[in-house]
Amino acid sequence: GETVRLEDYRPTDFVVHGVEMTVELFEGRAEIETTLSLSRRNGVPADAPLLLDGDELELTSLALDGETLSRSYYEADPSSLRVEGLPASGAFTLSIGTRIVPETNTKLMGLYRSRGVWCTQCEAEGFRRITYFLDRPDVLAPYTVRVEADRAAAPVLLSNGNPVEGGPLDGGRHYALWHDPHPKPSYLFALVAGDLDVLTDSFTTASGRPVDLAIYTEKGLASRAAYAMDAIKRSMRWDEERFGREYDLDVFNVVAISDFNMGAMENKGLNVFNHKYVLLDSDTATDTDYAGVETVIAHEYFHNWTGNRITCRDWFQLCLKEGLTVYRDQRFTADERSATVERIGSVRGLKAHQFPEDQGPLQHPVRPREYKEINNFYTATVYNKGAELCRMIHTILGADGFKKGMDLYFERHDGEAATIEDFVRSFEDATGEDLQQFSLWYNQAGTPTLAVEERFDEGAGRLTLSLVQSLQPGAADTGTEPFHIPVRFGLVGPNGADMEPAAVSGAEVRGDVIHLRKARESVVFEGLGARPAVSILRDFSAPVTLEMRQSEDDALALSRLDPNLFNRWRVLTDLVGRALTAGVAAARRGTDVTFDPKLVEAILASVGDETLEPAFRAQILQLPSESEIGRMVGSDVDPAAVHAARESTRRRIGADGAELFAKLSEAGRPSGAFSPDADSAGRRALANTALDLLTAASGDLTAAERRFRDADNMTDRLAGLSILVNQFAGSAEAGAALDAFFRRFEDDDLVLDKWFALQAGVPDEGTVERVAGLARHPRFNLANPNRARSLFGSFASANPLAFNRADGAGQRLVAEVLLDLDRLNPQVSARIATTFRSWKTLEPRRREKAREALTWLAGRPGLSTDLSDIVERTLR
Ligand code: HT7
Ligand code: ZN
Repeated sequence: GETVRLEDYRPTDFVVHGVEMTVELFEGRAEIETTLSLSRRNGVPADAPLLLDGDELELTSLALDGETLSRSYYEADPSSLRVEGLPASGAFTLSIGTRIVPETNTKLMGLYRSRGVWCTQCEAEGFRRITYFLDRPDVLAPYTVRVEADRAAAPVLLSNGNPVEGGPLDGGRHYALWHDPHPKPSYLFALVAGDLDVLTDSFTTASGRPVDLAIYTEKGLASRAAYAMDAIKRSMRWDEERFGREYDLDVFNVVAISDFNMGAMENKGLNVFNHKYVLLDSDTATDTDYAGVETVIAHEYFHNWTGNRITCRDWFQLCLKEGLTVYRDQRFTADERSATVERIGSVRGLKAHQFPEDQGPLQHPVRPREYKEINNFYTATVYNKGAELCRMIHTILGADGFKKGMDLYFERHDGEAATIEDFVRSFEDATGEDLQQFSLWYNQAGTPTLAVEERFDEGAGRLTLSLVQSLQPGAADTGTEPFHIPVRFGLVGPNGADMEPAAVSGAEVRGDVIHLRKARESVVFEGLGARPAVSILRDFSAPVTLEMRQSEDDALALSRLDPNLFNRWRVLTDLVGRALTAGVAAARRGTDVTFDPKLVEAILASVGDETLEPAFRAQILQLPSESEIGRMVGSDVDPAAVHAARESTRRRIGADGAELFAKLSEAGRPSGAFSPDADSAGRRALANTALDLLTAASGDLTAAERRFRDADNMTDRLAGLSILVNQFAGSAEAGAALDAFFRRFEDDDLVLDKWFALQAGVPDEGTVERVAGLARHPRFNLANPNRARSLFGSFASANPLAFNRADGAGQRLVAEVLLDLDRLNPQVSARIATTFRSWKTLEPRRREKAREALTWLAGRPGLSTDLSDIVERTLR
């Protein structure tokens, strides 16, 4: 494949003023007629041809201003259409006929069929699989779309924008006409047709515009969309209240689809979702699923302004819509649920997914400079680190400045395809702040280290903090200049209140934020009556690796007293992390894994503190995953030692906290009918985490079995099952529970995905063979992305012990499956392949096995550009 470079950007030669489409759907084929209103851009030579993108297309007709074009004027192949002799000036129309076969489209990009339903996915470059087009995000036009299909096969016919008219046609067919007045790029085009059920509702915007809301599902499932519908209405209200953004069409439609490459898609007025992020009820979905639906619904809805009304000039600017929209959905979750718990979850996710990406072979800046396959850049770096950059802008400017900047951005760029420079300039112009150094965050890849040292002069009451930032050159090789790092902090006094120094000098400090701009700077705080405990990087105010040799006493004091609850969690997590890495070293030496009793005591004190919310206490109890511990160890990682150290720590905490956990595991659970609200979910999380640790220490499975058997909701049922299956792998009880679960939910694909994923995650070397066996299970289906991810994605990402088994069988199994999957769906195979990204940190034997598996895969003929791009960069 060819490399696309940011520096090569230039506007198109032709401007598209409008798009009119007729899409005729038949069994086995679709016929599409697209009429483009075009004109040559000023200054473009009169003989310049029009070059349109295609992908696996068949051209059936071509006409200029209604007249069939002679063959001598154009050249067409499946991936391009070149037209010569077009008018030198003025407007003209080009009508293009194409034929495609949705039934054989297993890539699930463009127009395909899922369970008989016709649906589209056009981001990033799927529209060119429907018709020839200038398929790039800076080509904006209003669309009018007529959909025709058999009325029985597809009573529901949807596209973007507002419905205009519809009615019967001959031969049992019918049509619907849709018009989207908002100019949009082709990646936001959507069409859905099928025999669907619907849940409807309505919303009135702040200015009084009535909006019809509808969620379409496969037959019989509309009642499971109730929570998603509620989340839509809450998102609409929130965007009005927090960002002043109203909805702008008469209808807002959402469709839930079984076969879908990612989470969801924000097509204008017609969001298409992976059904996993729409369909819920207490019997089949966990609290985590409820939270996921709320987040994804909000995310896609928020794209209506950040992504759709203002879109990206080119795909290098992807974080302009994705980072900002993730930031907005995080703020929404913080407001709807708990700000502290939201922040802990986001930071955990960032460290689990973005940090390893930023520190490994797939490293790239938040705004990449080049790509071979854009599908491979929908990454944690673009999305989650991109969101962190928005959060830092907020931290630097304050809530008021941030709001002024956002308002100016919307005002200036509404209806445009914008760049990161446009975004940053809006904040600069609205506030007068210089964000040029800050902009390095978009262009320099890697996680900087922030080292902080403190010195206290007792006699003078003076505290000196020295801060040093450094950045190692990484795979992307994008420079190591110092960043502008906003470091939020507090000086916590002996009574737990933040102390106010009489004077501050050194690096710039505004309010509770230190603005670190140089490689090394100091801040001096004068007039402190006592030595404070330094609470640094509050709320994780910058995506850095913090190195602070804080005394254990100070850290433990902060875990009890810090007014910033996020940092209470953070100090404990850092201490646990340090203990676990020491434990891994001990396990490798074959010596006992020990754990500081004072640390266990502090953990138990926080977990037992009833003034704190249960979800927060559950977070404190949730140890870092084995992958995360591997990342902390950093090199020469032995996953077996990681597993041993983590298990031994769990048993230790479980034993020391047995009394508390026994109480929390039962009495802490919400009573009465199931409710998915955040507080009830937090109580269940705490109770089930307590049960997990208690069982790890006691080795007695009866309570877990009871939780599984007596559960009246999926959260508790799956918690009980997961304890049985993970801690008692291979036992008769675990086997019986898995069978009972399967029988009960056999007809429910979303629950079966959990059944596959759970077994793929069992930390046991024999899981390799069991996963290979499950791939032959009658309900396994490699062509369904959720199913492929639930078995192989979970195995490779959540089971480092088995995936990296010393004989290489785990990695080899995944490599072989990736090859099969690649022939069906390159986007999904490439995504799962990223689970190899940390192979270079493994101990030598396993590293060699990983290299063999990757090298074998790289050498197979006919790999997609998606997969070969990932495999080659991972090996490099
Ligand atoms: N903007 C969307 C990203 C996307 C996607 C979604 C579904 C299938 C393929 C896709 N390629 C890119 C999702 C989002 O960020 O909201
Ligand atoms: Zn998005």
